Amino acid sequence: MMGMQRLLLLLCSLMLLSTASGLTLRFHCRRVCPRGWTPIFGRCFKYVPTHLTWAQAERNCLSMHGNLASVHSLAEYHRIQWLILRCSHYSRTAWIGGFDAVQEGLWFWADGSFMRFTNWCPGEPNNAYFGRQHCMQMNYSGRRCWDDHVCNVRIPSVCVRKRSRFCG
Ligand SMILES: [Ca+2]
Ligand SMILES: [Ca+2]
Repeated sequence: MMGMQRLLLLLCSLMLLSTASGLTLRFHCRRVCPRGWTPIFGRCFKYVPTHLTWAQAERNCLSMHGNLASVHSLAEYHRIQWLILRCSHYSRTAWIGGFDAVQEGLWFWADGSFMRFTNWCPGEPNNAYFGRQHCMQMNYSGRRCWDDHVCNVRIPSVCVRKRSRFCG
């Protein structure tokens, strides 16, 4: 009888311990940007200095569980510009995720989000170069705004990804 009581006590203690540790784990879980990514308004951004075509740049972002960056506000755009300035010490032009390659004039973001905010330069997008400009570059011209560019030009790029769950 004594043995049974001890066993029950032991089981109770174990259950309490596992509940407590479960609570602790949940308490310490949070969403963070992986090493090398910069948190901006709840998402993670990465400047890629390697010169790539738009499609190569998007594939590179995909290999890091991201996409070429979508931009949803002027404040967010300024933070991305600051990220490029900090990494390259210059306001370099870079690919971001906008493209109208599927149908001329219909712009989509590579990450599938809806394009509401835009920051086109005056006169852009102009689909210039014999109607072959279908990919979005940022930091264009003295105004550092957006331009549609020929997709197979090689320039740096900016990726975006969701924060990942980190427990510990
Ligand atoms: Ca176009
Ligand atoms: Ca253009």
